[in-house]
Amino acid sequence: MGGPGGPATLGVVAEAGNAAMAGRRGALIVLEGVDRAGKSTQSRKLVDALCAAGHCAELLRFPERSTEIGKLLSSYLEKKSEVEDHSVHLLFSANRWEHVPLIKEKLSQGITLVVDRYAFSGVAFTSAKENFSLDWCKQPDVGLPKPDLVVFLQLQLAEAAARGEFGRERYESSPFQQRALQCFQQLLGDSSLPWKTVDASRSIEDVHQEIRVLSEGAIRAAAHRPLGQLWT
Ligand code: 2DT
Ligand code: MG
Repeated sequence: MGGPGGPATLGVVAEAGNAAMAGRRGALIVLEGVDRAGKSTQSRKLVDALCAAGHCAELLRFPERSTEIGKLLSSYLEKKSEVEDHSVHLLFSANRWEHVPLIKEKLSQGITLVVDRYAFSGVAFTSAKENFSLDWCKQPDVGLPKPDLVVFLQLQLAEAAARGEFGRERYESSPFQQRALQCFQQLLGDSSLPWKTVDASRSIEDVHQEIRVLSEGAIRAAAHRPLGQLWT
């Protein structure tokens, strides 16, 4: 693809510049799904394919563990620290909010953002805990940039289990994943969101092709439409 500042890079920068000048914003594309459904693999492949097709696309992930808030979250997930359940929920949300200026700037520059987990993971994983309502969990993320496409990588938990052992992080257990999946199903019922459910049990390449086509459509549709606000 050429090194930094090489011909390919310059081409992509020029494409983003063209898009921005033509008033075309980038699309906000989110991938969600249970553990080992293929979110990270598919997010990376999607960014590569979009860039190869002449779009300007970049990858984001949540939690983004590199910031001060992200380091607290990482330590919590690695079970190196304990954080009260409500507090940690708000920290996951704060980790998204601290990236909103960057997200808005990139989109306005015509850059499409592919995001590996977003507020939906936030709601699903906290509301999988006892005594957390879906409604309470959604509140801190109300008003975040609304995705133009949310791909849900659908995979039975038994199939996910067959893809390998769980890691050692917090939440990586079958009963918890089962409850998180039920919460995801409730969120999937919200027709005000651009959900597309994709069968993630197929080959990496088949799943990728479907996501790529959905994303091309989302990029075209988002170009001249203002960015929305989540859950407002
Ligand atoms: P990975 O880094 O492997 O994706 O795991 N989570 C994530 C939450 O509890 N709340 C959130 O808002 C988000 C984005 C899901 C990250 C783990 O953190 C959980 C799995
Ligand atoms: Mg994980």
